[in-house]
Amino acid sequence: MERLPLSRLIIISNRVQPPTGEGGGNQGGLAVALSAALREYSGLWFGWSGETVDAFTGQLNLQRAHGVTTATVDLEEHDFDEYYNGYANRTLWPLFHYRLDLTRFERGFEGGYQRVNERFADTVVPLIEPDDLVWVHDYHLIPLGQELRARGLGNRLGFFLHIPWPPTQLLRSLPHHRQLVEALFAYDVVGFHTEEWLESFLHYATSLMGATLGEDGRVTVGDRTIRAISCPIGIDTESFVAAATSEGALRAAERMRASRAGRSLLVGVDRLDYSKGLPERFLGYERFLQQRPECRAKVSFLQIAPPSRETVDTYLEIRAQLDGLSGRVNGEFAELDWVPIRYVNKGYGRETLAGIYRAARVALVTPLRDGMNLVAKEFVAAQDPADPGVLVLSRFAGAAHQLCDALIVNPHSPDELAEAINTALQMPREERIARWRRMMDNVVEEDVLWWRRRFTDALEAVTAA
Ligand code: ADQ
Repeated sequence: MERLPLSRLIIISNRVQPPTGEGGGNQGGLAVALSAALREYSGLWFGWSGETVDAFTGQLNLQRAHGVTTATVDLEEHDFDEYYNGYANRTLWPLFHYRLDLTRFERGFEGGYQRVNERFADTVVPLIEPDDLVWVHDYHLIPLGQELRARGLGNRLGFFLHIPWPPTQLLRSLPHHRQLVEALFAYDVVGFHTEEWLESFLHYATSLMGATLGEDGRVTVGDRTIRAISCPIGIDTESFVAAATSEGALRAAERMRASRAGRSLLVGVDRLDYSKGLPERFLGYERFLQQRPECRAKVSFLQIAPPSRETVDTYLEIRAQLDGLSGRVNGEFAELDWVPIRYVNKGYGRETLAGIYRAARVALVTPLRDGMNLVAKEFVAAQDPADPGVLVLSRFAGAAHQLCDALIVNPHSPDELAEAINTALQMPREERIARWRRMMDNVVEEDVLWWRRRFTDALEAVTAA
């Protein structure tokens, strides 16, 4: 029997993006997953409105849309520069994705990060009732739990990290790294996508903080004990399967069929981000075309990559790099009636995306590092069970721990990518079905509701302990 949750759930994340339906464009993975979780569990989603004002007021904007109540607050321009563009996206994001070369360490960023976390705490505290479960999301808000505790909040507090947790030696290059990790000990439950990220966190806690480990993921430092768990996020599988056979999806699939003129479609769908391994993917595809001249006019590669974080310089650089690379590959191999790479900088609605996935013979999901990667799971969910496509998946995506029946590749190696593309294109239908079936079982079993329950069950168990 369905168990009704007794407590309310307060979700706090940097951005609040309730579902917008078809045509909603490029919602991130986090937004898609949390909207689905909140539809089942009553409560509230709090975060930044995405707007800036001259002076911070803490004025709340409350709304109810598509079954989800949201409360948002505006920030100041320098908050945006230092907290969001600064510490979150120029310091923590690259560092946690193992890109020390792109990581910027600036004191102003750190100050802005702390200030915004305090502002979030001041604004959200009055909305929280004593029995509420509070679930904070992602690297933008690591210190928030500590700030909520400082304001007297005794609630059960959880934190989930959507990106990888870096190895200890990398994290040590962050000024005040210990302060950041200590802040996690204000929560009761801390979740990571995979055992790998969890182990890196435990390594830091035990080797640099003298933490002791107990049963069920208990980690004690001084007088604080938290539970650190692995909790891989899933997708809203049921609705994605439905989206894949919707009118909108069929229309999109039909358009793809017409445009590829009998060729096998390879597809990539990613936010335009250097962690997603797009230049490496283009090079792998180029290698495939070089090595297999007989395949040249038999494939068509569609890369969809809507721009993100366009006010951060490294994102403009990746965009320019990809424009150059796709131009080079197309210049080298294109024929009168064939363009090897179609590279589209646009977001699409879920049904259209699902239709594109379903029309594809191969998906290239090859990030250099990714907390999970929901596109891999969406691709699996969208397939026709009788004639499924093949997933080529980076071993450095969290999803590779669950989708072991994908063709697992090292995204840094153009030869390995070229080989995997060829294997995927040649794969007999029975093998495609067998691999897809096993992956689909996981995508169905460990969906977004499973993920939410696994986390909130751990959080609810805190008082019972
Ligand atoms: P992201 O880095 O945003 O998420 P991902 O997990 O792949 O990455 O999610 C992307 C989402 O955006 C997917 O739902 C996808 O359908 C959608 N999307 C991508 N391109 C799109 C397009 N052109 N049009 C429309 N929609 C598009 C972060 C972490 C991940 C982690 C998630 C969830 O970086 O590792 O899986 O959070 O925890």
